[in-house]
Amino acid sequence: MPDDLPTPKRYDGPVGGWGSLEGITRVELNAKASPSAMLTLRDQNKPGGYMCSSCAWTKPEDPHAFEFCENGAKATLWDLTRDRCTPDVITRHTVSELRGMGDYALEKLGRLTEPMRYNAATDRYEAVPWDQAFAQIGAKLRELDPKSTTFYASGKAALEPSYLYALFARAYGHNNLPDSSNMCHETTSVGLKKVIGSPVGTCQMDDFDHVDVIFYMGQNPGTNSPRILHTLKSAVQRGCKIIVFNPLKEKGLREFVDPQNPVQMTVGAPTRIDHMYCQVRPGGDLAALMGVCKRVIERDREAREAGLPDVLDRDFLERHTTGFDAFIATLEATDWADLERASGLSRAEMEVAGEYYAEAENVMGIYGMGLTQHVHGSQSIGMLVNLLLLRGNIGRKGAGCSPIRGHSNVQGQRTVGITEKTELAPVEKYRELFDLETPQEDGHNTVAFLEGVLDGSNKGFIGLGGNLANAVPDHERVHEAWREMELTVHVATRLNTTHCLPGKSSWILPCLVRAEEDEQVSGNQWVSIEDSFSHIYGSRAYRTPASPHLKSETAIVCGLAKATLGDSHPKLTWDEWQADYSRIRDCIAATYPDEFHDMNARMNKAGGFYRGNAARERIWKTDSGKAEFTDPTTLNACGIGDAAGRYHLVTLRSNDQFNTTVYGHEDRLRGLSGSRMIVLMRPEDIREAGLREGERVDLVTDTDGDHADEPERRVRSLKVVPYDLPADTLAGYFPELNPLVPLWYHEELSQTPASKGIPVRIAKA
Ligand SMILES: Nc1nc2c(c(=O)[nH]1)N[C@H]1C(S)=C(S)[C@@H](COP(=O)(O)OP(=O)(O)OC[C@H]3O[C@@H](n4cnc5c(=O)[nH]c(N)nc54)[C@H](O)[C@@H]3O)O[C@H]1N2
Ligand SMILES: Nc1nc2c(c(=O)[nH]1)N[C@H]1C(S)=C(S)[C@@H](COP(=O)(O)OP(=O)(O)OC[C@H]3O[C@@H](n4cnc5c(=O)[nH]c(N)nc54)[C@H](O)[C@@H]3O)O[C@H]1N2
Ligand SMILES: [Mo]
Repeated sequence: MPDDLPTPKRYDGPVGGWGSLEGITRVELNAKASPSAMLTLRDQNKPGGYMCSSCAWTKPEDPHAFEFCENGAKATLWDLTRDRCTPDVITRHTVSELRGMGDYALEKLGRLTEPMRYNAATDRYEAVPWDQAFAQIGAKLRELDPKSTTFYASGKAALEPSYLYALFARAYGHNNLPDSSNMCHETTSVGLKKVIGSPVGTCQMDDFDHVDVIFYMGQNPGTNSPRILHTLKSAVQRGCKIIVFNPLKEKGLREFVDPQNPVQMTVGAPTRIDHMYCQVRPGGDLAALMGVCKRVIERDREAREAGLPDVLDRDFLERHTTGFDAFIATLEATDWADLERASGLSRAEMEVAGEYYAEAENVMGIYGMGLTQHVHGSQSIGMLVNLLLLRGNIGRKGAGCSPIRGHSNVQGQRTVGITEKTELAPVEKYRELFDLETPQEDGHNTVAFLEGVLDGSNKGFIGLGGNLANAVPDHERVHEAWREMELTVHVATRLNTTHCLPGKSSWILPCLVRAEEDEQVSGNQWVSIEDSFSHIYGSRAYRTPASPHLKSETAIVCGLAKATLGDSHPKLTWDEWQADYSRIRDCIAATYPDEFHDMNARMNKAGGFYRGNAARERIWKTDSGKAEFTDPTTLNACGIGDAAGRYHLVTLRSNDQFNTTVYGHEDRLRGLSGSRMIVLMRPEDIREAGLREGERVDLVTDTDGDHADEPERRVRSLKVVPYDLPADTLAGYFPELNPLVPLWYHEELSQTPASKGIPVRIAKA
């Protein structure tokens, strides 16, 4: 991996524009995409075409000529590489050698082409026919106690394989069904549900035609969901004000040139996205939003005293909410000085944002990992909802709360039963449709699974996608224990580090990507996905698969299930389902009739179909039956507070990566390139710490209390790079810095690892 000094060269161009085309071309070359791959992109995100496997942003009813973005194109071109990681290539190396190569080099070997089985005697993966692989894995699973195994899913697999995967797990005998959402938006699934009764966002595309102010918190659209920038640009051009909360001045939230717009591409005048940029410190959103609420309440008091109309929507508060008085009492008892300290913002900044809120007819709250990946992340979400509730900004046009989801079908996987929580599983329907009695007790989420790996109680693992051992906290400790498992099985497209940590018996099962045709007995199959707006779309592709030996994720799940369960459940018709996926959709429709009725007919209309959201109709499925105000227990969402010499570290994605898949070493929009082993630091902090730009330092996790005696967590030799950040804040890349995140340092309600506010200190290298 290149590791030269990153030149923080200024990137003066905006997001989008020619820079994004250059970015695509560079990745096309690096990925060695096949010459026709660029043509395939024309079908991306279009009705009748395939849906991008990158992010979960909605696919419009009336798509652009090229309905893809820089990073969606990169994801597809990466999938469509000409490089092949054949058995020859893999068997040339021992698994220990492969493990030493790291994810970047492993993925660059190309697409996996045949199923492989680990041979411990030679420490190599060796090709194995599919039938044998299924039979051997099935036999191994039958030997194990189902409850000692975990079936993980990364959010890419479509609704059809996901529905069957959950069914397979429960028929086999467990609810251990964590997915990538457990490291991501689980804080939303739990925290947003707690306060408005909906685990998903309430906004729809046409709300953006009416919104006046957007609070845009902890999400980086330029890199992670670039197609949203078209929507934000149109809103801004209509007069909408976007108020950003982010410790980093992210380029995508500042200016954007629409690569679909020939005039803008030629003249190059970018659209300014942010109206106001609040550079909060990590976890500072909680206090910042409290300050905004405080100003709104003051404005309301001033208005009443002056005989002007109320600022608060009292009718809405009365009829639809609970907990308002307790929250207001806390707000009034909290000093501005404390809010300034906890947020990193000035009182004036919070007050100005409060004025914008109070004056706007329609307000939306949008957020991402900057809110969810904190110990008190659900309270930050609660505080954003508090603000929205003050003026009835949920459940009407132009307003609402909109989490931006990660993987393209991560929301949908939860919808169709991939969940460790039995209360969310369609237990009755399984009984009715398949005569299936499912296990009663809740299963493992990601953190519980990892605890099971560490203490040896989790003995089997199937990963439907993902590079889990490298994406999780404390990953050095996890790596050691991972190999002690009896069984590890990976359904994957490319080789990664997790595959190179084989359990005692281990297989890699290579699968199709979304842009490849999926030929089964009844022809080329459709699959479907659900986006961040709860719209469901069909997806079908026509590209010849990377290898004739590949199977679809659906076929692999059916193969594993059949081999494991035998004939024990006559109504689980794996062969029929595999032959014709429309029959799986019939089952989905029968399981969730309110949302998925006539799924086969409805999913292919332009814009897909909407599965609805009660909170959008102001029906609150909460414990109280109302929208609930959150009375915070803390002012900063980080789990460990300030101390002398302590910094809070934010882990980030670069513009050249999809999670642990690193496409290259350019973080163009941040002006960084060359190395990922860096730590960003405020110039004043560099001076105060007695450091120099370019110097190498170690970072050490700085825990206290019960955890002070734990073995040291350290990442060595990171280059110090000056960067515009709040005081006492550091930033660097995920997954390189994951060894610093303790497994126990997670969100309080959802157990989402708190990757955005890690307490660390700097040690000389
Ligand atoms: N190209 C590309 N697209 C992707 C992905 C990818 O890796 N590459 N990953 C996909 C997945 S799985 C996910 S979950 C999403 C993730 O997409 P995002 O939600 O955008 O996640 P991150 O890039 O981790 O961080 C988001 C932002 O949070 C800010 N931040 C950090 N701490 C705080 C804080 O305390 N408060 C506030 N307000 N902001 C903070 C960071 O500066 C950063 O700008 O993207 C998806 N899309
Ligand atoms: N410190 C820190 N840690 C984090 C985060 C952070 O912000 N900071 N973010 C967290 C989040 S939000 C997430 S979602 C996780 C995700 O982290 P990862 O597990 O890295 O995410 P994926 O993109 O699901 O996994 C990548 C692998 O999926 C396989 N793959 C790619 N496409 C397909 C496909 O179509 N089918 C199948 N079966 N396999 C495929 C490839 O083999 C590839 O190596 O990381 C989490 N970890
Ligand atoms: Mo994610």
